[in-house]
Amino acid sequence: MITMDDIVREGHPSLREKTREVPVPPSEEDIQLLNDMLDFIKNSQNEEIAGEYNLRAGVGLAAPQLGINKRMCAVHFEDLKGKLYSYGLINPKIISHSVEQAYLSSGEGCLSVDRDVEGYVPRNARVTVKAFGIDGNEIKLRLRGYAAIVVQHEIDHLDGVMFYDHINQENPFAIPDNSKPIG
Ligand code: K2U
Ligand code: NI
Repeated sequence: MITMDDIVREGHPSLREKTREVPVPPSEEDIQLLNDMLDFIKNSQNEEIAGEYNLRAGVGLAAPQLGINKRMCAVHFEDLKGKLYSYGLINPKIISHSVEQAYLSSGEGCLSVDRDVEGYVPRNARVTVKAFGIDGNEIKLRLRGYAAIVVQHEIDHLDGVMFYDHINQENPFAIPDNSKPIG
């Protein structure tokens, strides 16, 4: 079972590495890892389990956050309309995106960052993502709104990018050009 002790924090080199693609179809080991990552996210959202194991609530997790250099991440959350997104993503790639940008009006956080970093994080408002699922089949996701934000946060981790890299350092709450707030 993955716990917070397994999640590396800022300063760990793994968070700044570009990850290597994973062989497809995935090995038993990689399937197990992705399922463990999904279980962590679900556990972190379960008040009883999160309380018992002191888990910080999360909606996504990327392999580099476990110190593992593999191009894999997992997401489990409902969007603002209650649609469930629950995926293990292998070798995800943004194959197209909108010019329009979007940002969470609440800003972002990160399970690997033990501090509040204020400011708007501009991201693509809409993305099309190609990946392989845990079953090894190809997935194509057309995402917008909160789902687009979460998946881009996780794919950033696979490229060694942290959410605060996108924040305007001069004016963290500057409204990004051609952007809209989410939430
Ligand atoms: O990658 C991670 O560190 C998991 C993040 C993902 C994330 C943060 C902000 C915006 C989009 C995705 C954690 O989920 S941070 C904690 C959290 C929990 C519930 C909702 C939003 C953020
Ligand atoms: Ni993060």
